[in-house]
Amino acid sequence: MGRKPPIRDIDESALQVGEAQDHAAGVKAVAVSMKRAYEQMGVTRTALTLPLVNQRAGFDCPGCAWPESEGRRRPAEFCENGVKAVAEEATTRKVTREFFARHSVSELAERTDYWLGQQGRLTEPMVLRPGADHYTPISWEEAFRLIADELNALDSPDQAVFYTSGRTSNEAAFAYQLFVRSFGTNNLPDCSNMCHESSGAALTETIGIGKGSVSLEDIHRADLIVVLGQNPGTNHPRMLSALAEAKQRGAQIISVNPLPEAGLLRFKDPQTVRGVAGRGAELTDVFCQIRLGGDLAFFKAIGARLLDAEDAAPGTVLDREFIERHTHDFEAYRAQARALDEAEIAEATGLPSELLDDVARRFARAERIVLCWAMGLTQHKHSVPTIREAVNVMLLRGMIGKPGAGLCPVRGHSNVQGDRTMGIYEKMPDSFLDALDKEFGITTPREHGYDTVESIRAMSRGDARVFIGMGGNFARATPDTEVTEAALRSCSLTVQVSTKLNRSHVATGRTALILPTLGRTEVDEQASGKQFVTVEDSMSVVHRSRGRLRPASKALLSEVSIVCRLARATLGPDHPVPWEKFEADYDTIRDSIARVVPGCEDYNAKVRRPNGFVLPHPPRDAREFPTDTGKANFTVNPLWYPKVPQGRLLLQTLRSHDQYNTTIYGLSDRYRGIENGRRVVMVNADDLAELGLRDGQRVDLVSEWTDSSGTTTERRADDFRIVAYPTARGCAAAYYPETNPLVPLDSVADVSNTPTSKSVVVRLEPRR
Ligand SMILES: Nc1nc2c(c(=O)[nH]1)N[C@H]1C(S)=C(S)[C@@H](COP(=O)(O)OP(=O)(O)OC[C@H]3O[C@@H](n4cnc5c(=O)[nH]c(N)nc54)[C@H](O)[C@@H]3O)O[C@H]1N2
Ligand SMILES: Nc1nc2c(c(=O)[nH]1)N[C@H]1C(S)=C(S)[C@@H](COP(=O)(O)OP(=O)(O)OC[C@H]3O[C@@H](n4cnc5c(=O)[nH]c(N)nc54)[C@H](O)[C@@H]3O)O[C@H]1N2
Ligand SMILES: [Mo]
Repeated sequence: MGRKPPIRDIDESALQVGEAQDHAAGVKAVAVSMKRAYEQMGVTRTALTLPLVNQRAGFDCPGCAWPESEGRRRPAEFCENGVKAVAEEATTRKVTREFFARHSVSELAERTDYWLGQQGRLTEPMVLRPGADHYTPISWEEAFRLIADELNALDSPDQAVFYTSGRTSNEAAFAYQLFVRSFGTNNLPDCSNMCHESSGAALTETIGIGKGSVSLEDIHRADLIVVLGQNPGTNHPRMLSALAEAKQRGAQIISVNPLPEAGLLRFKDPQTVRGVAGRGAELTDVFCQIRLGGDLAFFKAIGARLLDAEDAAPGTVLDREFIERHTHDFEAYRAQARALDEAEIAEATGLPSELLDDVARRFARAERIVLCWAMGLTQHKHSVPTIREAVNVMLLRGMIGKPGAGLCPVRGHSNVQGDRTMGIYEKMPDSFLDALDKEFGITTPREHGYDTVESIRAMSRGDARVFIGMGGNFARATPDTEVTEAALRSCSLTVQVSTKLNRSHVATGRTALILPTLGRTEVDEQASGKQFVTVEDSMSVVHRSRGRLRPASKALLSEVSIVCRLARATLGPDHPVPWEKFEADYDTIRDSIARVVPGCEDYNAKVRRPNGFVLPHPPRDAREFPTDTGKANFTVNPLWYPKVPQGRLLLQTLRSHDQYNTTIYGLSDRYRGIENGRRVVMVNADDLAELGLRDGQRVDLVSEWTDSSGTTTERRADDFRIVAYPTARGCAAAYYPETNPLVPLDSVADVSNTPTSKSVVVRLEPRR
């Protein structure tokens, strides 16, 4: 097997468009994943690695945050895209100092994210000195000294920002936020700001906690599961097994999506005989092909119909007892809920009212409803009110805090939820900060820090001058690529703690550092011996993860080591936090977590249980709602949906089947029939006809954005091939991150400040 990285970059002229599929997984998925594993890791390492994914003795899959089953685990508790995620990290390809001597930064800046990522694992610390065009090696010690000097020379700690992606372990995250707050700032933006922030904001306000209220068992026991704005066949493939199980027990599934996503329609479980040989299971009972941003109207329509049905047959639809005992402001909700203009609902959703009637009847009849959602609900201007309306509908029927029912925001990165629990948040409550101060005898700042969008603005203004990224790819994951890269370039220092090469290593400050780190799959050995770390999944289950592979290079440090050494270099040897002990033995970090983080008492013992432990969740556990009213809050949200001017389309930016966020695994979006290229824009054939465009034509995408002062600006992403695709009318879809230059920095969700990656007004300009 050749394990050489591809020498050639993407050649978009090789793009092929074939038939989209109507089902996900099946044997093809197994074949594809094995091929990728062999290419990246070779046969022996593949045989060693894959059996350890998501097993109790092994490591947490870095793919997604979907939980593992509690009881019997299948021998292969992974999926095609989990294998790709593991192969990408456990690859035997390497980026060495010779690589950086060969390739200048300006040359690397011409490469795609795909080519950069495919070069392999980073192996030693590298520095880009002011004015230089090549990274050169630097010792760890000198690297920490350089960062510490730069940080300590700032006029204020608030001139530095400390980003976190969602793979960072609980131990590293806890130590990192402790370092940042000891240094003196709450500037802790994270990938969650671009991801489920809208869910967290809406849920905290309405039910008192920003996390989902279901367990895996609840999904299995639900009798109605509604999946909105999510493509689990690609992004959470193990969720399909849970849906299939619920289905077998008689559950119905409603999918709400502008795209007919393969996995949601039909699923062939490669781990069952039927999945290999048979036609697989029909998953979706009702498909609502909604317009982008139509979900607020959707929930309003369902809510109004439930109230009508209750009036027609009192005592049969609403959960009166729940509403009276556990909720606040029902009357205010009811008073406005039925003043709906059905024509407007039809315009917003694109759905016929008979279909909404049918869906409402299913909502009215079901005894145990679970709502699942992801980025299709969170990345719009009106995402927070949309999720509040989803909560309203669930409250009407008393669907929180009972078995088989609840709210399920499906998280992205494998430990993004845990990082928040550990304090990676620019607005952590004072109670948490007080506990930190008490534990360590320090004084942490109380003023809120910058989130992701605010960090970019602060760098642009010159108010932030040092950027440190704990994982992730800030330059590519954020909106408005040109603006963001200019912001990073205006810094005096940018530092990336990374496993693989990415765009953020070439969009740099005056000085730049690459600090290579261990991945999940690798052995982490410290002074007290081999360490494990802990993570939290989408359903608040906390458990251990232990890597078994030999690290990609001897020079790698763990994220915990990097944080602890940087803290000592910056804060001096007399700082009250025992950084050296923390690094030597992660149990000591966990002892502090136990005393600081609510719900983590006795942490070291609880994480050593075979299945770990579940964090408390008052609404789920006891129908207690820690909101400002002490009850679950109904809310009143004006009907809003994106209005698109004549001749324009509403563009969503989404993931192909062959990428992990900004990491491009390969060029096969198999379920959508798109192969060997990525610069495509999917448009409904009727819209194409109306716009005078055709399938196969090449166009530039131009986004049009009118800000609050009424000024319109344009942004461009050039040369995309049109693909006629059965998406909802008026909507278009193209891949992220190629389309990030089109998303304006100031176009954000109300309340959560999340970039509106799923609603960008664009026009398609034919290329000459
Ligand atoms: N293999 C793989 N797994 C991943 C990731 C990955 O990149 N690759 N990323 C991880 C991360 S960080 C995350 S956050 C998750 C992302 O998981 P998803 O949210 O599934 O990811 P997207 O590709 O953004 O898909 C958005 C889906 O929502 C639909 N949608 C878009 N707008 C709307 C809308 O207005 N209304 C409705 N009802 N639907 C809409 C789209 O058609 C699409 O099906 O996956 C995680 N898992
Ligand atoms: N237009 C548009 N933009 C989006 C989205 C969208 O749907 N559309 N989605 C948003 C969402 S949901 C998210 S979560 C963000 C993702 O934003 P990020 O989390 O910032 O991006 P990733 O692409 O996941 O980061 C990949 C990099 O992480 C590093 N890495 C991988 N594993 C490890 C590890 O174990 N440790 C360390 N230190 N580094 C590691 C590698 O160097 C790799 O290059 O993007 C957001 N941006
Ligand atoms: Mo995400």
